[in-house]
Amino acid sequence: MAGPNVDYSLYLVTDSTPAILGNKSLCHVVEEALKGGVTVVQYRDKTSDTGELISTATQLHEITRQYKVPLLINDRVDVALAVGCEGVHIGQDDMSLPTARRLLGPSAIIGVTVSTVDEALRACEGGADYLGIGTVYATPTKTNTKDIIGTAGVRKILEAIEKAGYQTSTVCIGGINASNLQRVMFQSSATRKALDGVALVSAIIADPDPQGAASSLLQLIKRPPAFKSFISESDSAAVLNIVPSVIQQVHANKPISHNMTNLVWRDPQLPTLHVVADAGQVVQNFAANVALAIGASPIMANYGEEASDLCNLGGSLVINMGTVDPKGLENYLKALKAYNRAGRPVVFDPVGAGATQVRREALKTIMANGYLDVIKGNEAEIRTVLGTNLPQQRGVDSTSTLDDSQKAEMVRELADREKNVVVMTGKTDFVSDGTRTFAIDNGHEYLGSVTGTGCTLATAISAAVTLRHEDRLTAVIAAILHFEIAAELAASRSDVRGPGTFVPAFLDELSSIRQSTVQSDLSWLRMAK
Ligand code: 3NM
Ligand code: MG
Repeated sequence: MAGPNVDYSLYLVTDSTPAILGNKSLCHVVEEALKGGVTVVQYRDKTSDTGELISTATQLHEITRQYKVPLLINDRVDVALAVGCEGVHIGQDDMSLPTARRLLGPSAIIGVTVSTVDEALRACEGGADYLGIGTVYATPTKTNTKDIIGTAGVRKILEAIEKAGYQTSTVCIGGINASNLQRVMFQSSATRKALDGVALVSAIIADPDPQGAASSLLQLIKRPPAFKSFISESDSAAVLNIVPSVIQQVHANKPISHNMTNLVWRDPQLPTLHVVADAGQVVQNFAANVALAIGASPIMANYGEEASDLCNLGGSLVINMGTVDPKGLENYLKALKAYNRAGRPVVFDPVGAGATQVRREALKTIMANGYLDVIKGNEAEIRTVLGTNLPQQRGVDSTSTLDDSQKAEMVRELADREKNVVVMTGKTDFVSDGTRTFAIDNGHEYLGSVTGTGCTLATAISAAVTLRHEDRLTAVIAAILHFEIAAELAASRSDVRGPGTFVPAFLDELSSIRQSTVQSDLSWLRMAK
């Protein structure tokens, strides 16, 4: 049970406060959780007197021993010694690691809470058996935590441990539950060092059925997430070669694209006539026509309850963050969950993300509640998305315009952090999967002067990703090229005199574009530096 043989996959931290435990008995809840498959128990009680701590810990130890699961005591080395349990968990302000080790001996399990690279390396160096890395997400269970570090912060720590060559086990903690667990484990992973498990409190203790909760959490840990198998490593030349056939594939297969979007949204940071996403009323018709022209089968459905049925049709989901009232947000989250669970692709358009406090909050909520295969936005939007989950905003002010290499780096950094594909649209578009970053110079200014092109591009992307989920980067690039080369061809036609005549010509070109046209235009695509 001790040392390197501990299984850290599902690490339960107890809480005896009524808000979380309710009026249940702690021993009963812990035993239920053990039946469900919890692999480590930490008794954490910040209020009881020493006598009571020892008495409860003794009872808990009798139970955990039956399940051959280690019992650790939070903070109190004396209680662990009195009870004779397997070890302790210490925070940065508790007894020091060397002192705890000296008192408990070499075979005790000692874990340390860390939230920075420095703390982590020090604990590894000092011989901690495992690290509790956090706080991942803000949680009502513990509000006096030091830092919310997100999955990006966890990953930074794992990368540092990997680089230093330590074998120390790791779990993360803070706001972990069934709906984010797989994604947190996946997005936190360094190249060769992944988390060994997750530590959590309320997801088990506050659940009316702790056994059921533990057993479904354990299943989620053991099973690789549906999106994981879709990360591939094809090289950039291959990307270019495949593009034309992706466009053909979309035409031939009519992939379903489930679109959630409705309201007109004008980004106040852009010129007033530049509508960045719009599928309301008149425009819905245009958006659906564009989708049909490229070969996709659009479904416009904003009610989240429908998503669990719609995702079974084998298509993908597009969330255009048009509506951010609580009802709209709830619909997005339901759909996101359904598509994530089914392993179907999700394309996210963070419409006007930085423009209002409500939109910034909505963005955070969406990002914290699901995996987004593709994030597509303009410069301001992508910048806002990159700013969320980071301890601090980046050092760029919102009025500065970035040069191409900064934009390329920004999409690369975001895609690397989210382990997905990120698109920044603009005169030059930038696309990255975190490893390979492309710049695309195609397109025409008319695309910016008619409504609905932004959300329709997201639809086009989703159609291609549906058919090439295993190679999302190629799919995204193909969709953008299809869209933008068609716009160029339309704009250059002699019968097109402005945005009005552009629209029908664009529809024609989208539907008639074929492999040969795209191939001859591929010189536009280049690797970004
Ligand atoms: N330690 P829940 S967060 C006990 O960040 C604890 O070190 C944390 O509770 C840290 O799983 C936390 O209910 C509470 O979010 C985690
Ligand atoms: Mg402590």
